[in-house]
This record gives sequence, structure tokens and C-alpha cells, in this order.
Amino acid sequence: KNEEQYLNLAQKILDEGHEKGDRTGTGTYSIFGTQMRFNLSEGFPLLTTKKVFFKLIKSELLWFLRGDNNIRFLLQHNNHIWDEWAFQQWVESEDYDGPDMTDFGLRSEQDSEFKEEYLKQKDRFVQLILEDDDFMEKFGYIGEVYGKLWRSWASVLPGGQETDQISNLIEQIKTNPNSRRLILTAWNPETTPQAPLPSCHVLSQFYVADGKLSAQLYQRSGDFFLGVPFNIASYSLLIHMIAAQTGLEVGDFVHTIGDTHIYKNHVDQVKEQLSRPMHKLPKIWLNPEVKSIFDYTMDDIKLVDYESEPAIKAPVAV
Ligand code: UFP
Repeated sequence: KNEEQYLNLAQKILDEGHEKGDRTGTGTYSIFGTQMRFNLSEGFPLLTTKKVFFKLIKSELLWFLRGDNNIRFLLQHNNHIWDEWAFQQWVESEDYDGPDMTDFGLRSEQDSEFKEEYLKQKDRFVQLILEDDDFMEKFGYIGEVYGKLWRSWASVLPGGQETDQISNLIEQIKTNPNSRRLILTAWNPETTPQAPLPSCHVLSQFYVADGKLSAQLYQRSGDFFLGVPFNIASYSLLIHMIAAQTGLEVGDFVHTIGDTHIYKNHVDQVKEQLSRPMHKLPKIWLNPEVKSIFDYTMDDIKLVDYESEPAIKAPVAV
């Protein structure tokens, strides 16, 4: 039932979506205000109708939990999902000395010669972030988004301290599980709108009943083909990790999305995916020896029995 909800909603967006322009110039089909509910005890909701690269989800979540908002850690784990956003800051800066990269996302879709140059510049960027500390300090940060906001929300009170939302959340789940205030927020109206990619998962709420931990996410904007499968898996993994650290079983992940869209250049891929068979959902193994949510490493989290149809490539709208 879990994956069916995703596929049904994809079909609904294709059938009923408003044709809507967007910031990236790509164009979308979009529905406002959608919801899916994944019962995590039925299996881990990683899509099986296409291969989703769980390693990327894992290293990104560990990066958030570190309170890190510099992409070097991701690059060290061969994770390139945030590259474009940091790259954009570099090519728009005074320091950048290469060929013009205006609208690199769209242009590299349309012009293969440009794409080659773009990939060359992006490679150079990645190497510099990895090897040059000054460069990494200057261009590796992606602003006030998840990691920073989750772990060290800046105080507005005179002499106040930073807030570690994750530690507080876990403490509250342990000591006050009936609370209706188990909130994790990632939207600071003063700073987030200026980030290269303002947080998409804006707010989540956790909920404990019958010894099970659930969470609901409000996502303001969801790229249904490329982003959403990641977001589902990422929050589901977070629920597993927090449940493990608070002695609870896993309940539901409720995924509410504002602008739920399929980009026009993903329509064929979505149709291909809709024609494929589903497989049994995989499971998650977490190392039971890990005693703090902040101590998990890549090897302490394993995806078990994942069987899927092959990956489907699609261009990312930047
Ligand atoms: N997007 C997601 N999930 C994410 C993320 C981005 O779907 O976790 F970071 C997509 C949504 C949208 C684009 O297509 O990236 C962000 O653009 P905008 O800020 O204009 O909504």
C-alpha cells in the first residue's frame, strides 16, 4: 500500500495538475496540498519502481544531524545532491574567472557544448571545495538551512544561547511523549529566504502513541519525481533513528506537500515508472550499540533486502 500512494499521486498530478510556470523556467504540472501516509511497520518506504540511491539519503541525513551546512562532508561521501546550489554562489561571485555560467541548469539541458564546459567548471569547483580550505570556507556553505537550523538556531534574546532542536526533541520525546509541541522547524524568516535553496522541508511534528513514534512533515515544494522519493526516505530514516534512541517502535510517516509538482521534462520518466511492477519494500537495520543520535556513522545504518527496478535518469531543475 505504501508505494501505491506515491504512484497514485503521480498519476493524479499528470491527470489533474495545473500547468504552472516556475522559478527554473522548466514548467510544471502542479497540485497544491497533497498528503501521503506511510506505515513504517510495513517496510521502509524506499521506492521499488525505480532504484533510489539510499547512500545519498543516509549521508545527507548524517550531514544534517552534524549541524553541518558546508558541502565538503557531502563531497567526501561522494554525494553531489547539493553541488549546484553552492556552485551557483561561486559562479555569481567576483572570484569566478571561468566562462559565463548564467542559467547553467537550463542551458546545459539545451546545449551539449555548454554542458561540457559546465561539467568542467563544476569538477573544478568540487576539487577546490575538497582541497582548498579557504575556498571551502568561502563557497562551501549553503546558508541557513537544515543542519544549521536543526542544531544551532541563533538566539534573538540578548545574551541568549543557540538552540539544539534535535537534542531538545529527543529529550521531550523521552520525558514528555504526550506533548503536542514536538516540533522541528527549518524556516527562519529572517535568514532562510536568502539561502541558495531555501529549506523545502519547512516543519515537522512528532507524535507518540501506543509505544510508536510518528511524524508529519510539511514540505513547501516537492519535485515529485526526483526530490520527493528522497524526502520520504529521509524522514522515514529520521523516525527510525529517533525511535531507536527513545525506546519506541516506528509508527507512520505522514507527508504533506504544498506545491506538489512534476516538471515537464520528467513526464516521460514518470510514465515509464508508472508502467513498472512494485517489489516488496526493504527494511532498515540500525546498529543497536549506538547510544546517541549524533554518533551514527554510514556503517551503522543499513538498508536490507532492497530489490528494485532500474534507476531512471532525469535532469534536475536548478
Ligand atoms: N526539492 C525537493 N525536495 C528537496 C529539495 C528540493 O523536492 O528536499 F531540497 C525541489 C522542489 C523544487 C525545487 O522543485 O527543488 C526547489 O525550488 P523552489 O525553491 O523554487 O521551490
